[in-house]
Amino acid sequence: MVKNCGQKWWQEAKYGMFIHWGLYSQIAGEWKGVRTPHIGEWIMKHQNIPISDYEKVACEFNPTGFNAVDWVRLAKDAGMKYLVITAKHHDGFAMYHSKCSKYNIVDATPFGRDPIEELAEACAKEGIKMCFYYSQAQDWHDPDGYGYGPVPDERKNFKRYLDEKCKPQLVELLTQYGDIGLIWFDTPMIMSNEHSRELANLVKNIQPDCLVSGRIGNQFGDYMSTGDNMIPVLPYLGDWEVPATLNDTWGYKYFDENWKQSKEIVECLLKINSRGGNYLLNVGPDGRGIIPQASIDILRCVGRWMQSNGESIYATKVAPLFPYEMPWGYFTWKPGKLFMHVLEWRSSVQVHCFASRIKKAYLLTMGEEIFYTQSYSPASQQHRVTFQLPEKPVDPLDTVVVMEINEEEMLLDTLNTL
Ligand code: FHN
Repeated sequence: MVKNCGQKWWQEAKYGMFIHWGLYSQIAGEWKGVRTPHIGEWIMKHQNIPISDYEKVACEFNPTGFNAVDWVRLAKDAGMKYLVITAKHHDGFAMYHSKCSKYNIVDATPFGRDPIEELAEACAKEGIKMCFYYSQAQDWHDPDGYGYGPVPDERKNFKRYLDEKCKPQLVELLTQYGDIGLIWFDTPMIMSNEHSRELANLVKNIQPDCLVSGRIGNQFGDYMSTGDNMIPVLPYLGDWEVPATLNDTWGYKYFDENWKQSKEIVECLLKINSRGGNYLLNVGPDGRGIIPQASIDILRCVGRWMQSNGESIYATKVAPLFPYEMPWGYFTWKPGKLFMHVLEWRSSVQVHCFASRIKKAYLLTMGEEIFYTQSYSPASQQHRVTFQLPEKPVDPLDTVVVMEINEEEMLLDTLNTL
């Protein structure tokens, strides 16, 4: 179903920061000497940690290295426009001061501070949209939450959990921290149509402009969330978002060093943006409240590129689908401007089937004009443009050539015999 979320800020943002942070970050992927091969935030489930043992982790959780301003500035320097933090993940532990469950970071840990309050304040100052992740169905701590181990799911009173924990916590999140950009619901599991509708209405009744993610279930989301790390192959109409990891976990694992390189991140961003989506990229701070240095380095490197090339990313729309694959890169698109992203450098680039008349072509960062020829072969009924590029790329990550074109909509030939 094609969704239009109706919120310009989200449609123009294109790039956001996901933060998975909780008691699992303190466990850091290893329990009683056994490393989990799975995603870190699932360690309680995958290693069958008894609730009473997991609760004790809270007594050690004292992330004094946490600095809200640093996190928000990192997101901003990275070029990200919104921040989605786990207010409550499947483990049921609230990372904010909840009045309806003592199982929260202020009441249950020596830390005693409310990081969500500090982040909300920093986001408001830095102009970043504050958003919350909330696991609405899975709650491994509430006896009626989906996935609570000691009781089989079919014997639970799921409605009681929804009414007594999930909904009151959502009300808290929507009333304690100012304007919220969106609630990122996840894993709807046994949510009925009615359950999803009720949660969506609850959000909209308190903050009408607050979006709800596609994973609220039953098509009640304002936009479509793809599978984790899954990029649609083709352009996709409507509003959608790809949640993605920087390594192989969401929650911190001290031994996961399988980091994507900055160039790979730029390439993912281009694939997603050119096909019409937003990229929600995750960091997993550790139990001290520190974002891993490798994540910081990658984000800052991409951020430097974003600072000079942001025009080719923000507020772009789904780009027309070229009939040929381009081994050198991607196109992003705004009406009247086509951005050619050359990731694999070469002295000239040929674009087949491009039928719109180009008024001007230039390097985005320097304004230097690029020489090009446009031709049309009546016999094969095909257009072709050839660009002569400078000897070296402006940026080894990706050099952007802007084409100003006449038409609002782009004209492309269909494939034909050359
Ligand atoms: O189970 C969660 C997982 O822990 C993580 O939060 C991801 C992020 O998209 N969502 C679920 C799996 O899809």
